[in-house]
Amino acid sequence: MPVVTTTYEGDIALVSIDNPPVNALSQALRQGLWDAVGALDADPQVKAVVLICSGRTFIAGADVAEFGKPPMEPHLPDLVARIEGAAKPWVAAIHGSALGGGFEVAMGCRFRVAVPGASVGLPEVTLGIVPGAGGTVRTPRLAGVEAAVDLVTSGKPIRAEKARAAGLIDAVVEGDLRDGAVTFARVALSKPLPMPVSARPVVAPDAAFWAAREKAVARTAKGAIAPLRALDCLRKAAEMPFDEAMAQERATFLDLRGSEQAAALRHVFFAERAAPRPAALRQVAPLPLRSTAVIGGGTMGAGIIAALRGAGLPVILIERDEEAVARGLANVARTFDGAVKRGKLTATQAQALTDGVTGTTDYAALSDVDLVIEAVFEEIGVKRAVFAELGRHCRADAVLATNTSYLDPRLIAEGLPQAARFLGLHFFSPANVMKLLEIVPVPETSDQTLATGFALARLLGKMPVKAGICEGFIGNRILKRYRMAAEALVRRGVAIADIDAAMRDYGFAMGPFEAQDLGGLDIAYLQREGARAAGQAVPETLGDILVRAGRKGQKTGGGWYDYAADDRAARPSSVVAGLIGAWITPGRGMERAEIAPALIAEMAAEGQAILTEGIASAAADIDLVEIHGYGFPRWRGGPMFATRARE
Ligand code: T1G
Repeated sequence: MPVVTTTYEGDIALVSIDNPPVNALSQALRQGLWDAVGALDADPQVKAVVLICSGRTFIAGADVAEFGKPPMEPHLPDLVARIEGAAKPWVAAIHGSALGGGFEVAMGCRFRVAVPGASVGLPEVTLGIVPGAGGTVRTPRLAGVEAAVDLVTSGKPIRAEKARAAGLIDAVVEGDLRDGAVTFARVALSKPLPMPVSARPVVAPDAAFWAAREKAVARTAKGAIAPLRALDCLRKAAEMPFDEAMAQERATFLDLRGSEQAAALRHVFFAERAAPRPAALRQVAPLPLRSTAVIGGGTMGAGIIAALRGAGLPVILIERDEEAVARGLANVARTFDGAVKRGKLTATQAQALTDGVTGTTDYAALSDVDLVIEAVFEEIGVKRAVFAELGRHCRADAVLATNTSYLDPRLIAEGLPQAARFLGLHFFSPANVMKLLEIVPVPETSDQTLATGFALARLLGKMPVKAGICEGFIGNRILKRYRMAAEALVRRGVAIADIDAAMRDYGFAMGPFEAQDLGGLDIAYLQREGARAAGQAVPETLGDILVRAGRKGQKTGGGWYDYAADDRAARPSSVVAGLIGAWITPGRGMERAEIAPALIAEMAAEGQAILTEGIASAAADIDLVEIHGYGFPRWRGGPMFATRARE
């Protein structure tokens, strides 16, 4: 099958693209479109052209897999110019997404129509590059500079309805797209044609506009360079003639395409598409997920319930007594109320979400649920008692999952009948917000149960990563190593504040000590104490000394730092200096620039051990865990990518 075919509906030609999975602009597709322009220009029967795609989407952009290879003719900017300069007007008929080069092709067309729910966008900055075929130059000419800055520097696609309001598309067509686009073309032919986008004027904003936008973009980019370079292209697009601005954009595009950040973001792009669909499970159908239950309505349970409700699933909440049921339901309601306050939900939506949760103390209510997630206190005896009840009351094929951070899921599952349906699911707090979900099978877990865990992640919009069993699984095991390594630097005399600042400079929102102060030092402390009580040799940490002195973090007014009342600003603490002074043996100092590489190397070394032991299936999975669960800067690609041997 050719990737581009032409059919006719009277005097309207339909150019159809069929290049699965997402109609990416491969060389064959570019050539096919190039030839179509020539053929249709030469055909006197044809008055207008509708460009339409088969499959799940309009053109989703350049082929990301071709990025590392030498570019081949026809180049995309030339193709877009050729469509724009065609003798007949082209109408882009958009369903699914018109992204990157796909939207640039659409902007080369004289008109753009889309089905409701379709989206358009220029996600290039999320790949560490800028649009390479006129995206920064045509968007301001089409929809004004403000709308262009929002679209290009965020990289976020917008829905057809919003795109219509912004002037990015001409019409939203209800019903059949092909028929709607042909009708649109006929009506358009009866009126004077608008100018091609490249010939339209653009109103250049003043210097104050650019200064304000630069500040805002730098703040959200957090070290990523592409959004700022894109903003610079947009400014040139507003201030320079079309051709000059195109040349500037192209130069920036080629410069960034070879950059380290772009390589890292491409790595994350493919990792994020591979992790949710492990090859071993491709042929395994997940079990249906229609009804769910959560055991425990504390912080974690309530967050998990909110996530399940957000995906439209009904939830039964089980707690041990009526009072706890009421508290749990209140916790869930509070989560939705928060979303209402932030303008993310209407009060009616929040009420509907809350109404979908039924609280009870009676396990008999679980006789027909498809999935149960246990999120009770991290104590093996408590958890086992829950699973004994679940074993008695749930269907034999219901998936039974434990949410645990540190306990061994094998011990929790011990004695459970039909352990093939058992699974560990490690959610991150707040569970309705954090994207990461570690999926931890036990030896008995069936492929179908595992596939259902991945299907659940998709339903919840989470990034699932399969993890084997060890203390802390993937993420918390690396976190522990990272914190120990940071403490080791303190012990050799590096200032706490310097370590945090170095990690912030690297791209984390917080350094390791600030993060502990925010989350509380006591959880890890109690866990170490538990291990010590169980006879394990756990060395004394500086964190232990602080907790014993009552310094558990911000909640107690101090941890690694001091905090004034009503102020989250961390101040270096002379009390801490006194408490840990005896443990510090100043050795060779450390340059500020050496700190982050040293700590990232420790994370990667732990990652390598995790990989060697088979706890993680791929280095890229470890990178995803760090990016989606621990604030690792996405544009660095994760610890494994950032420290890989360069070829
Ligand atoms: N290139 C190559 N492969 C791609 C691809 C692309 N652009 N987009 C998706 N795939 C593969 C993906 O790896 C997966 O493969 C399969 O398609 C389905 O993807 C000049 C420089 C369109 C919203 O960033 O956002 O244009 O795993 O699971 O959920 O300025 O794909 O099956 O083997 O994501 O239905 C800009 C990225 C490029 C679009 C569909 N474009 N894609 O979502 O499917 S830069 C993008 C998406 C550019 C110009 C520049 C989504 C989607 P496999 P999927 P989906």
